[in-house]
Amino acid sequence: MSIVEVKVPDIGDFESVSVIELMVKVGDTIKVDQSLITVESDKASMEIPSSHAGVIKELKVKLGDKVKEGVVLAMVESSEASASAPSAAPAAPAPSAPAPVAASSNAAATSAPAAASSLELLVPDIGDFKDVAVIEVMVKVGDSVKAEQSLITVESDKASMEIPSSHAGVIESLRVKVGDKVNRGDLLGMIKGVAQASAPVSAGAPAPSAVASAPAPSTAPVSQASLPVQPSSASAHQPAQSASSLAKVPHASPSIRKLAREFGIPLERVTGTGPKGRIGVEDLHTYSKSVMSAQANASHAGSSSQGADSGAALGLLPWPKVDFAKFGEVERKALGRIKKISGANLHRNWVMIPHVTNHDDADITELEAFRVQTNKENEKAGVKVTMLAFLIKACVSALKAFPEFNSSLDGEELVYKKYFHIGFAADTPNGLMVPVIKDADQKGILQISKEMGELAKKAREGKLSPAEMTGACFTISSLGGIGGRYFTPIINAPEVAILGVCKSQTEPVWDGKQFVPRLMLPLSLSWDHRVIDGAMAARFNAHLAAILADFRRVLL
Ligand code: CAO
Repeated sequence: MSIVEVKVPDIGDFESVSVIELMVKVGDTIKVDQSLITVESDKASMEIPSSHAGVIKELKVKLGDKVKEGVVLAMVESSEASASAPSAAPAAPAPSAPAPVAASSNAAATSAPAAASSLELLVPDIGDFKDVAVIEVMVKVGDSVKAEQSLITVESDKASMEIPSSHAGVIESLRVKVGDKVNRGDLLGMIKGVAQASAPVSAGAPAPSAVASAPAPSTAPVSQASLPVQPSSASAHQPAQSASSLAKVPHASPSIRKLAREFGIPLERVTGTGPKGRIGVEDLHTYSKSVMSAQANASHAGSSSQGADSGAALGLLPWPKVDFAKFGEVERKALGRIKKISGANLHRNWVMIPHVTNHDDADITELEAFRVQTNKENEKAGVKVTMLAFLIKACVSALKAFPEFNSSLDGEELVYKKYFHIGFAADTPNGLMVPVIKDADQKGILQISKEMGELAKKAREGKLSPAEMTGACFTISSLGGIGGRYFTPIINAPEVAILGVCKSQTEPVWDGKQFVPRLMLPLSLSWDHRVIDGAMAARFNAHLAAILADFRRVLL
């Protein structure tokens, strides 16, 4: 065991770069090549690996320090039998910057600038790196660029770097897009620029000095940094990058980017709290915590405001926080238990089911007369028949005719139910509840009416059992006793449709010869577009309307 100094290796032309991240702490056991710190210049960020394995005894740098080649980063109790000299080249590629201008440029130093011509933009020597990913395209076709202006950003697992243009000119075409892998010599695009035709880089032209921190083994410094620009007549034009892909990528080190990718965190949504808005590991933690808690709120709580907080999970703006008391007197009341539960369910169903609502009218003139007559005849039995009982029977008939409405989605399968349990929304002092009439196909109107009365009473008294509220295949939400014309009922998952009913009204209806007064019932059918299509929904409503117009059809 011996204490060795771990120093900044050859980082090329960088005179002094800022330490923006400490990736280890005193006491950590580290391996050879393990990244110790991240440094950053205005063009690149890179991780500096350790040349030794062992235990960190002392860190010699802190955040914000400027470091350059040879600066001692840490004292490490080396576990190697004989530690090599601290300045020995690390096994991992050490960041190394390319030399600014190749000596070959002298040949063209005195040549006069040629007329504007199409030139190839190639990836320069980026050291040992193979297949580095393009993570940002910073220019688009038609852009005027200056010499040294960054064209793309590439990233390996240890460094990210910007590749500059060696010439001023107008971008004619781009051959790379975000996600492409590039290597030295790959064609990035064509530029119409003023260039020396005889040499890759003119010494007279601004040298793309200290451009990308093309990491290379420190024992093999990169020899040339410039983008060799060659005259070319062939220019395979590429469509321009979309505006969105040109958006500036967030400020973060390669390791942070890698971590974000592993966890599926979109870096552009993370707020960086480091210098110049830089994203650090704490910022990733903060972001993922906020998303997780918003999701938990949405699924477990369900109040409208809590559900709205999940906007973060959906990539939406946070819910506005308003101090209402500023505008007048207010009173706060906690949401009741039923409202919380039904709110969470309604929210999920509204967000997850692609709803469509078809509106229609049913002529219930004769049916209403029959209902009134039935009630007169059954007055003594103490059972009141409302339109809802007929609607339940009519819906059973429509569900039989259109079995998709009596199904549920289960992954990529539809579960068709052979039973007919119909839920009905009941307005209670505590909030919305949905009791269920079981086997409605096997029951008559009077029995359905009786059960509805009992279930509605239990609902209002908060005495419904879970069994009385589960198992529905289809739900009816009737506002007929209250009013309104049409509305959009929310599907009660895992059902795939719901019928909303409003107050019937006598209307003038054209019978082919004249307008006649008819009692019309407004129907609003919401359906899940993943399971049902519009034509089927229209047929379902037409079937319902036909039955309600002549209830004998139920027997067919
Ligand atoms: N058109 C005209 N009148 C209607 C009607 C309609 N479509 N439906 C019912 N009515 C009449 C009834 O005949 C009754 O009239 P009378 O008092 O003259 O006899 C009156 O309206 C009240 O009916 P009701 O509401 O007591 O009975 P119902 O069977 O129609 O409904 C129930 C029962 C429990 C569903 C209902 O009371 C209820 O809670 N409805 C609200 C449902 C709801 O909130 N839906 C919205 C969910 S989404 O938030």
